[in-house]
Amino acid sequence: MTATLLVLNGPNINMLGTRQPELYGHETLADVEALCQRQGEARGLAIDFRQTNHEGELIDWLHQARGKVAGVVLNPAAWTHTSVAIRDAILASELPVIEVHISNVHRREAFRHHSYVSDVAVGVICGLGTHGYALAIEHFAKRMVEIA
Ligand code: CA2
Repeated sequence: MTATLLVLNGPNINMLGTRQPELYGHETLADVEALCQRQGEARGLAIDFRQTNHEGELIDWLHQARGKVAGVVLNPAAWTHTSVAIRDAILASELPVIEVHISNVHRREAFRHHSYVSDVAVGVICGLGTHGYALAIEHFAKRMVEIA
């Protein structure tokens, strides 16, 4: 059976490609989804790609994914820096999570330097643009081969 990875995106990421290209590039959210689907196909993984502007919805998706997907690629966007609830939902899901940020949050405002997610994640990729999503999917594929 084909394993599934959940790719979850937090608030305002639906606006990708409309402004701040110096931070986030020119790609739209649809482009990022296409990139993830291509990477999933190349690695033999099904990709379930989603974005929400509602914190509770992201939490529900993490709960529902428990025991159903092989891993989660998560760009929590601004909730990275604010949400104990998302951190708790990651722990409740008992799923391996890779935190991805398009921009290098450590080169930005001090409030973006802290993440409630990083220390409960398998790893963090930031500052590599949307390629970070492809790298996270690649890592999960490699890890699954290693533990199979
Ligand atoms: O670099 C990232 O991927 C972030 O998660 C993006 C978040 C930001 O709050 C994090 O600190 C870092 C913001 C996403 C908003 O994206 C927009 C893109 C274009 C136009 C407006 C918003």
